[in-house]
Amino acid sequence: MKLYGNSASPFARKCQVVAHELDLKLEVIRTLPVQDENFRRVNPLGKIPALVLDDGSVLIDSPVICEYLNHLGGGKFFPGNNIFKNSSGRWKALGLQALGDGLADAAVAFIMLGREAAVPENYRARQMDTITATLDVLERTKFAETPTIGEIAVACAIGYVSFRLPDMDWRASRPKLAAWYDRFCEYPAMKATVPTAP
Ligand SMILES: N[C@@H](CCC(=O)N[C@@H](CS)C(=O)NCC(=O)O)C(=O)O
Repeated sequence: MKLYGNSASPFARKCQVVAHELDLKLEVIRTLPVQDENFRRVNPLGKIPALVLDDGSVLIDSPVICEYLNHLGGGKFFPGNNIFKNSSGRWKALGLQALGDGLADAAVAFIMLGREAAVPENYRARQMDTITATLDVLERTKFAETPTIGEIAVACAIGYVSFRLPDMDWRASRPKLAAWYDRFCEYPAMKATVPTAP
């Protein structure tokens, strides 16, 4: 299987973490989507990650790709439904994944807008408001002991924030989140996928 991605993308990292944990082999094809119009032949949305299966078919969007890899590798990152409590099981994991992915979306937009010449200042400020509000919610979040796709998404998003916004001292007012994140980064899959310049 081939994964179009790059070494900075928090979304490609989610897929690589799941694959690493499940011992699935992924060939990563380094892609800079904004600079490579040919990539639209793989994903018309022009976004990484995209997974090309051995039969040539393509899966896009990291939640879809991660669920496919989880299924293929017999993983438990997508828990089953829990009819007794919505705050556990599948909906909790998917809800947390949405929060982590939303944090990554805002951080990616904040960085990309910063590279453009004429962006209204309030566009970027709104992304930063999303980043800080989401980190504040995560400080109060109870994470699962056995990681789900939610914990993976959150950790990859925070990894991206730490990498791209090193001067933002998100840890100072969020000691519980910082301690949880540092523990999570000890997983071999996290160590193997530390973000670097793409
Ligand atoms: N919802 C998508 C988001 C993917 C995404 O935004 N990827 C960024 C790179 S980290 C991208 O390809 N941006 C290029 C663009 O938006 O044109 C996912 O979870 O895979």
